[in-house]
Amino acid sequence: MSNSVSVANENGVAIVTIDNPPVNALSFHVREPLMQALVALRDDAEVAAIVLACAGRTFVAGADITEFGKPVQQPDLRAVVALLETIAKPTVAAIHGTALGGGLELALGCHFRVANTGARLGLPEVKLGLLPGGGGTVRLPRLVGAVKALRIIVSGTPVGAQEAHGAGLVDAVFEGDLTAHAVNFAREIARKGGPFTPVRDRDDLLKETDLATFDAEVVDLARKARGLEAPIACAQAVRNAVTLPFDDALAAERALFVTLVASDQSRAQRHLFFAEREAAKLPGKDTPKRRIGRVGVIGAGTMGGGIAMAFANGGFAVTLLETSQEALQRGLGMIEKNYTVSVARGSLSEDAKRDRLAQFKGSTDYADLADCDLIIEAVFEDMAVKKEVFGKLDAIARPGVILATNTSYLDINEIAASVSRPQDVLGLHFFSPANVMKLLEIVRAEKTAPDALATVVDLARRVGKVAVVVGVCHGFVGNRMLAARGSESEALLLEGATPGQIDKAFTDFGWPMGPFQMGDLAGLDIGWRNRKARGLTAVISDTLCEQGRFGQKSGRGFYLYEAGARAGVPDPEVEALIREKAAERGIEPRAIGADEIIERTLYPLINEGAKILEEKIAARASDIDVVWVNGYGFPIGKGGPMFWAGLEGAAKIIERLEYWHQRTGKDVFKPAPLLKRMAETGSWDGSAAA
Ligand code: T1G
Repeated sequence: MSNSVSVANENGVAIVTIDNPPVNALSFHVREPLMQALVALRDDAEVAAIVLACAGRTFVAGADITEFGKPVQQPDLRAVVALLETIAKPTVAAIHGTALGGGLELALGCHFRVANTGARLGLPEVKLGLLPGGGGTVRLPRLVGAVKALRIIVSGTPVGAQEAHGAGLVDAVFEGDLTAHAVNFAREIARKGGPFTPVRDRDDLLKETDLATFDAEVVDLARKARGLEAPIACAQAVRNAVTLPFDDALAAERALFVTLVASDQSRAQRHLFFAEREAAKLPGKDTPKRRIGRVGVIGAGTMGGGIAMAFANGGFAVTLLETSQEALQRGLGMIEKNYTVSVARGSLSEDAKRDRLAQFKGSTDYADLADCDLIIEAVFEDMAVKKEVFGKLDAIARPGVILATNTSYLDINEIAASVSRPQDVLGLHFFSPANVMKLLEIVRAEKTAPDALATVVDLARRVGKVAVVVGVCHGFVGNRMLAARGSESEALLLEGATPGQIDKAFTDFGWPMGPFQMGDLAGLDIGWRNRKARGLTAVISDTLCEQGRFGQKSGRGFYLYEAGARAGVPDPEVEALIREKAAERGIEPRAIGADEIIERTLYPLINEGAKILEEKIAARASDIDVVWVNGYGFPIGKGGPMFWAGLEGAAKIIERLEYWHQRTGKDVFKPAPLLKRMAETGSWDGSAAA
């Protein structure tokens, strides 16, 4: 046998064990020996049943994603599953950890599946811009019904063992020694005798499918797909399982898979899968980490409360500090209200809510932070206020405690220089709402110690955040590029584009919302305050704020919000204001198309990303993609701004930037040298063409 597949025999029950760390991906060096083992066991009269299990922390987590885009080495997954279904003796998949993608499809080739209580089973291919390409779209509906299969496949969200058992995907759930239970299960099944029907021949559930209900669900999914092709293909493949003979449906699945795997969208989403994992890697193997028990959060406002919840949700004890009892109670009240909403929505149990609230201690006395191992301040965005807070922390925190600031813009090197322990200071820039948004920009200051950095990168993973390590500059990576993206927004308004046209160009591109919808949602006063602090102006936004039009929270911003409405409607007063300000500047309005809107917003975004790479504020172009997809909703089907630059063509971007630079003289359009090198080499790291 090979190192990746071994076979044991327990009194006539064969145990085939896959061992391909870290997640037992179905690489070619697994598939080949697996196929050989199954053929031998199929023909071995001494073997009454076969158990398929995995070593390590999980059952097969899928096909080997690194093999995509390369020539397929036979046997492929479909051939292994087809072989499994030629075996007349009972076959049992023993699932622990996660059976995902090709892993679940392999298990569907078995007659039976058993799982331990903590196991999760899913088909997440849609998150890679794919569909299950190993028969999952044709076999899963035969076990759980077409509508349930549609939801599992299009959401890509795994289901737990108990839910899988209830749905008919799993035949038994065990505590304790899964392999032993699986062997006993297989032996008992063999004793009772067959025949054992392979999944491909089970059509009863399919006959119950109400296609009208199914199709209605697909219409809703298509609306949410926002231009992504994979969810639609998944739905089509599941529908084929209902309407076509098995082999025809399988062939149709393959055709859809081959198209998707070569698509830009899937390449973009696979890029993001690896980019997120790469972003969490620091130079220097296995840097020691500091122990983090209790976390202190200073400021119980929107950000502080959200940050405190993020850590409580991750199982940490939290001390929340405010300047007064009234402010503290308001903050704790908001946290309790948020958990109550989650319970009402069914995403949190009452017990879990109680346990999380028990994690909190409130105080107005800095001395109560003395037992914290990490302290994060989320106070008013003002350097003097931040320095005052850090001065107090310097006085009370134990040596080795990590002192973090949640600032969005301010110079963390200056904050670090104000305390006696700059090596313990760094930035933890959360995105609002901090208990929901995945992105965490971890800001490495000049003197931040490597172990402090390694500690918070590991901590980010433990609280379910996607961490990107960035350097110190105004706005770090995300907000600095956001400023570049937004620098022309008002110019476009004054030249004739309406807020609705600009926002539509963005949503047609795939963004969840456009810049004016986002400004109204976040509150226009935030940008207004930042501009005033830096002596900058934006005539339309400033005027709206002076009129008290802060956006959704005041019922009026760029749009009008009827009482409580989330979606705004165009406001003739705003459009009149824009025309008035344009006229004052002698600007003759003209029709502006979506292409120009994208060129003048997203090309400067990419250009600023190139400058950030040149300045080493971000270590990798893919880190910038991770920031923008997880912090700002950049469409995953385009892979992030820097990946999309490759699809769009750096030469075209440069040509258009130079056009607008020549026409406006604005620096934001002056192509960065690295963007020009990207056009020559095809890659952001300046190496040979990718
Ligand atoms: N292929 C190759 N490498 C993989 C991999 C995979 N499927 N899954 C994980 N890795 C690597 C990952 O890059 C990292 O590498 C290491 O394993 C640990 O991963 C035909 C077409 C299983 C829940 O989409 O969701 O099957 O950074 O850090 O947090 O229909 O990995 O250490 O060098 O994520 O414990 C479908 C993807 C594939 C599941 C574990 N399957 N993986 O999470 O560890 S397509 C998936 C995950 C498919 C078939 C189709 C997670 C995990 P490195 P990790 P984790």
